[in-house]
Amino acid sequence: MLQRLNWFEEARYGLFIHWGLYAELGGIWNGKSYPPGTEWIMRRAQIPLEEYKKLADTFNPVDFDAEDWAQKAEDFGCKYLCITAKHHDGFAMFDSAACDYNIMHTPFGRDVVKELSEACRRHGIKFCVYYSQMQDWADPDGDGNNWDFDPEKKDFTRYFNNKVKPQVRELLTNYGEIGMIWFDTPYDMPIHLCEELRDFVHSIQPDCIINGRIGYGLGDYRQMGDNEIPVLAYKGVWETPMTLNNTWGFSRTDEKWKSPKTVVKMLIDVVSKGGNLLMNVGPDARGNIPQGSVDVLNTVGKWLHKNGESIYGARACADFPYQMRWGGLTGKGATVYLHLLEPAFAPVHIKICNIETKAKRAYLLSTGEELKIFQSYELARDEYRFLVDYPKDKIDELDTVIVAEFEDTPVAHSLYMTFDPENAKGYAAPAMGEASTKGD
Ligand code: FHN
Repeated sequence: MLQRLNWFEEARYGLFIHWGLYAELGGIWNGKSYPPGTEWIMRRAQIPLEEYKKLADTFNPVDFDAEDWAQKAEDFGCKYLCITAKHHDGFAMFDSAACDYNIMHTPFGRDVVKELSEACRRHGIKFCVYYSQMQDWADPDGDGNNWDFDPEKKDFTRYFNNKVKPQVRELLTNYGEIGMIWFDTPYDMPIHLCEELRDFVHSIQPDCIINGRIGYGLGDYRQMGDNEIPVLAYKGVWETPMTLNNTWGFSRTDEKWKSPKTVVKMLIDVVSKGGNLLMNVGPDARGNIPQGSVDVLNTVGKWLHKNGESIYGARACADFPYQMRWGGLTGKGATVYLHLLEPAFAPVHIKICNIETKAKRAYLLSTGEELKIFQSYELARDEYRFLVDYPKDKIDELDTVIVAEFEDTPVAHSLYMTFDPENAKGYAAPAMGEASTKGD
C-alpha cells in the first residue's frame, strides 16, 4: 500500500463540508424548490451565470468561525476534514489569483480555506480540499453549463490549463500540507488530462492523496458511489461519501437527519469492510453548521470518544457466512470488536457461528470488565460456535462494544465445504468455559 495512505487508513471517519454561494439559496430559486442536492441549483434551475454571480455580492457569512468548525470536527470524532474549495458552480472559496470569481470579492472577503486549514492543523485534523475539475458552470470552457455557453465552442483543454491547473497549484502551495485533494464527476474527461493532473498534484505535494474520482482508476483509492456501501468487504482502500440528510449543500427545507444510531451502524458497516466514511454537513449562508446535524454528529462523537479503539485503524474483517442480526464486527488482527447494536437479537448471549479460530478472552470496551466466553465445535453439525455473555445492565443504546481476543486473526469456516469428519480441525467440544451449547 502507498505510504501516503497510512493516515487515511487509520482515520476511518472524515467530515465533508459542502459550502458555497448555493448556501444562500438553500435549494429555492424564485420561490420554487429544486430537488436535492441544493449545490446543483444553478444547473437545475438553469440560472444564468450573470444572475447567479450576484450571490457573490451578498455572500457574507458573518458567523463563520474556523476554530469552531475544527473544534466541532474534533468533537464529532472525525480525523480529517474536506471542504469544497470549488464546486461545480465554479466559485472558489479561497483567494485565487487565477480567477477572481472567488470569496475575496464578496462582502466577506476572507479566505475560508486558509482559516480552516490553520484551525484544522491546530486540532490535529488532516485538512483536505474538494475541487471540481471537470464541471465548472462559470467558465465558458468548463463542463456543464450549456445554457450560457455554446458547447460547440468549448475548449476544455483551455479551461484545464487556464483555471484547473493554476487553482490546483494555488491550493497545493498556499495552504501548507494538504492531506488529500478530492476530485469529482470526471465524466468523460480525457485520460491524458487526468494523468497530467495526477502527476501535477504529486509534483507539488507528493504526499497528497488523490481520491478515486480523478477517474480511470488513477486515484490512490477507490471512491464508492455517493451514499453507497458495498455488500462485501472490499480488498483495497476505499471511502463512501455520505449525506446526513438528502443533500450535500445547505437546504432550507430538509432537516431529515439520519439518527445517531444510523450513523454509528453505517460507520461500523463501512469499517468492517475496510472502508472510510466521509460524513457530510452543509453550512448555511451565515456560516453555521445546522444545529440538527451538529446534534446528531455530537452524539456519534461522544460514542466515538469512548469506543474509538474499535473504529480508528480497524481493518476489514473476514466475511463470516451468517448474518449477525445483533450487530457487526470490526477488527485489528487477532482482536475483534463485537458491536452489539440490537440486543433484542441476542437475548441470551452473543453468538457467532463459524469462527474457526480459538478465542482467548473477551471484555467490555467501556469498562474493561471481563466477560464469560464459550467456544465449541459441534462435530455432528459441523458448526463452530463462539458465545459471549454480556452484562444486560451495561447496554449502551447506541452500540455496546465487546473486545474479543483470539489466538490469531479469525478465519471463517466455509458453509460450502463438503463435510468430512476426518478433516474437521475442531475442538473437543466444549473447549472453553464450563457451559455446553446443547439445546441451543
Ligand atoms: O455532483 C456532486 C455532488 O454535488 C456532491 O459533491 C457529491 C459528493 O460526493 N459528488 C457529486 C455527485 O457524485
